[in-house]
Amino acid sequence: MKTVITYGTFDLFHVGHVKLLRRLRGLGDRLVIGLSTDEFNLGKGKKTVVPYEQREEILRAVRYVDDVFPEACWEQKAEDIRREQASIFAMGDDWAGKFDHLSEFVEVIYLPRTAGISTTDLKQVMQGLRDERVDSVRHALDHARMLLDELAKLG
Ligand code: C2G
Repeated sequence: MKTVITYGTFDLFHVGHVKLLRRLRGLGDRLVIGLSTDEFNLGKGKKTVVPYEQREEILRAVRYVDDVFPEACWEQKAEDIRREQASIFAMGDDWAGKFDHLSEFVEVIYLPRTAGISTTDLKQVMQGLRDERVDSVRHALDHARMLLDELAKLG
């Protein structure tokens, strides 16, 4: 039984995450995920949109994922690897080189990220939609105010 272990926030779950998890599962017989808690994520300078419990439920529904446990600190990986008896630690290559120290316990692999999509991009799209909605409401109010002014002139 070859266990692959990975870590992440997986906020606003998207196709980049799916493609990574599919490739990770293909490296072994079992895939387990250290899912960043909301608090740990704040420590990474990122505020999660989707709370931990929902991100966990989504990941557990993914066919490639066999188990999910909380990632609450940077230092827990060696213990997780031992507990899960993982033989491969793998991440997207935005982390290339950052976890080479774990090669003392496990094979360390970095896989190419999926280009063109990220949680940050999705947050910006949502912000853009909010801005558009605010602008359209503001425009409607300006138009209503103009009509009221015209009506007031008619007496
Ligand atoms: N990813 C990817 N392609 C994307 C976006 C993300 O392959 N377009 C990968 C990342 O490289 C990472 C995983 O998906 O391996 C999860 O991404 P994040 O949720 O952004 O993970 P991160 O916040 O980087 O947390 O201790 C490690 C950290 O917990 C990693």
